[in-house]
Parts: sequence; C-alpha cells; structure tokens
Amino acid sequence: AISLPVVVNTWPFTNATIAAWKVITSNHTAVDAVEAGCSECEMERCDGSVGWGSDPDETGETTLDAMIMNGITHDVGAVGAIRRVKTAISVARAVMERTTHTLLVGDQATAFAQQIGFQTSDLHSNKSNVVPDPKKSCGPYKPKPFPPPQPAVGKQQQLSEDKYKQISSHNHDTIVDSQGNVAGGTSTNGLNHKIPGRVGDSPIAGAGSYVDNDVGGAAATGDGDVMMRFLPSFYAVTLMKTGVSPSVATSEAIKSIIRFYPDFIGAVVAVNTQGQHGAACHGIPKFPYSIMSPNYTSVTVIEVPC
Ligand code: SD4
Repeated sequence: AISLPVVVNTWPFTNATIAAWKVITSNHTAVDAVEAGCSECEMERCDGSVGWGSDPDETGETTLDAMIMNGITHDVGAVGAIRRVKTAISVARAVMERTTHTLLVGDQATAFAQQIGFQTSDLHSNKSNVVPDPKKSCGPYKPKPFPPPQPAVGKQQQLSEDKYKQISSHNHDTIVDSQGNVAGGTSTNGLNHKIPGRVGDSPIAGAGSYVDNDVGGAAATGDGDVMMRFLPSFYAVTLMKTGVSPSVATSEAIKSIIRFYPDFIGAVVAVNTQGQHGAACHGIPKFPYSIMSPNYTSVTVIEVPC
C-alpha cells in the first residue's frame, strides 16, 4: 500500500525524524522538512556527530558540512567546512535558493552566511577543546613524501582499531522525505581530528544524498573520504530508477565500495516514491535508521544487519 509522506533518517536520531514529520504533515514542502530535521540534529548535536562542539579538526576547530537537494527542481545547495556558523543546513538551503551556485566552502561560506543575516558564533566546546592524543587520532598530519609510494597490486587497507573508533563513533544526520515530491539532505561535523580543510561526502550531491522526483532518494553515512569516490546515493537512486527495490539498491551501492575497500565502514538508506524503504551497511554489526510514515503509529527505528 502506498504510504506517503515518509521520512527516513540515518541512525536513531528520532527527534530529527519527528521534527521533519511535523513539518511535512503540516502543509510544508519536503525541502522544509529536510531543513527542520537537520536543524533539530544541529541544535541537539545528535550523538556529537552533527552540529557544533564535536569532532574538531586537528587544531580543535569544529567545522560543518551540509547539503540539501530539491527533487522538484533538481537544485542543490551545500556548504563544506563552514566555520563559526551553527546552522549549516540553513546556509546550504540559502546557497540553493539565493545563489546560482551549489557549494560554498570555508571562511567564504561563512562570509556569505553573514552577508544574508546568519549569526556567527564560536563552535568550540569543552569536548572539542581537548587536545587530540596523536595515538588515537589521524593527526597531526605529517607531509608525505612526493611522489607517494606506489601501492602494491591488490593492496588491502589495514584498518587499525583506532581508525575504526574514529569512524564508527561519528554519525551524521541524513533525511529523505517523500510526498510524491522528494527532498534529501545531510548535516555533519565530519571526521574527528581531520586535517583542517577536509570536506567529507556529506555536502557532495550523489555522495551524502541524492534525490530524483520520479524515483525516490538516498542518503549515506560513514567514511566519507571513501564514499565520495563512489557516489553511493546517486548509484542507489539510479538503480531504483530501473525498478530495483531500495534494499537491493543500497546493498549494491555498498558492494561497489567494498570491492575496493573491504574494510569500509558506512551505510546507505533509500526510499522510493511508493514509500518503500531499505538500507545496507558494512563494517559495523548493524545499522539503525528511523522512519515515520502513515504505516507507523510513531517514529520507528529499523535495524538492518551488516
Ligand atoms: C563524513 N560521512 O564526513 C560523514 C560523517 C559520517 O558517520 O557520516 N559519519 O565522512
């Protein structure tokens, strides 16, 4: 049975899902709902992986990545490594609706936000001020010899326990809404102790999220440095366009990554315009996502095994 609208959101960030649901069921657009859901996570700093004060770069500064996509127009707006602005998803929406551009980055994204009236503030917290233990972080970065040594044929990535912790402890918030019209979005503070300037998959259309109004939408979470090499959200939506179910489409998107990166950690969630949904994951025991639709009496967390 067709059950629209539907809100699907990575991880058990149920308040964000409810926030998006309230908006989509009160005569607002899917884009409004995505913004509301991501904003909720930015404010409550879901799991420390969204919003200010967590997962700083090596210098201790938290920067934010976000994007929003409108399935009706195919417009996208995004910010990468925006500094000193807490409401990254709203700035991403302003990039989409108030410029002809798609992605603004760093200090210049901040300047754009200020110009149109966004407040700036310090994104440090007691948590982000803690100086990283070099043994437990990827930094400090030391320049690599150039040209880099050639990898052995068939190289396998060695995933240290620390690297696992780094990735698995950072989630982000991603939402796909569907009311016949589809919108998607992401908001995250990215990878902990990243090299300053690092931008993840989240603000990249087709990587962090992707929607097609005739098909549905998808969103990804996990090791963005790897994911953005595969555009898993675009791939999942493209597969769904050929009639593949959301579960199979997301599973194929994950498979395309682990073929090259067997130790990859991440997940993709997808929903089609019939309201069917599914997810696939790798590198963690299971992946929870939350959903609201007329088929569920309240926000529901679904766990898929990886
Ligand atoms: C990133 N994909 O910046 C994001 C963060 C994330 O689970 O989703 N972590 O790589």
